[in-house]
Amino acid sequence: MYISNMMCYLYDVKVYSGQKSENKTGIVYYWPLVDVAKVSSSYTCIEEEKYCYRLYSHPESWQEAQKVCEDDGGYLFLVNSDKKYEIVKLKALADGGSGSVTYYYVGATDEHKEDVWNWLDGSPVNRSYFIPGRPDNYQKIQHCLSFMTGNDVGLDDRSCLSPHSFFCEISLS
Ligand SMILES: [Ca+2]
Repeated sequence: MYISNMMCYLYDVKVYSGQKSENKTGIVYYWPLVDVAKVSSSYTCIEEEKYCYRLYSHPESWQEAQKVCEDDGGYLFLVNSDKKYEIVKLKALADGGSGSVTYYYVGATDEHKEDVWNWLDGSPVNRSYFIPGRPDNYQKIQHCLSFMTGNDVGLDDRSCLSPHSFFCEISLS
């Protein structure tokens, strides 16, 4: 199992109330649900959809970025709906500008199985969100997901060690 420093559980482990999880890959990652009153004001919350998000503009490796999100009570952002795709797109374009190539880590990896891309909650990554020609596993070392801006805008697979800005998400109770 790749995600050795994250809290991972086999799918048949009991999921306790107050936590959220899915089991589609056989391995799930789950996290506490947070009261909106306890979420840092640096996050934007969409209460009716039970999550908050923010951009961190200091570059980190994928795993370090995930740790930063965990310290906030969350995890790297899941681009698991068209609405969330638009959110990350608007924020990334406003941050990096449409002309320059900039990457932002989000919460998916194919480290457990090459070219099987699932979000941290086990749900599959919508392949139509990738930029053309990706994921390509360039040099066979690209196992972490980013949102890319530049000539193309969308998801791109990156080396997990490249330092990039990132988006965090917190699940609301
Ligand atoms: Ca890969």
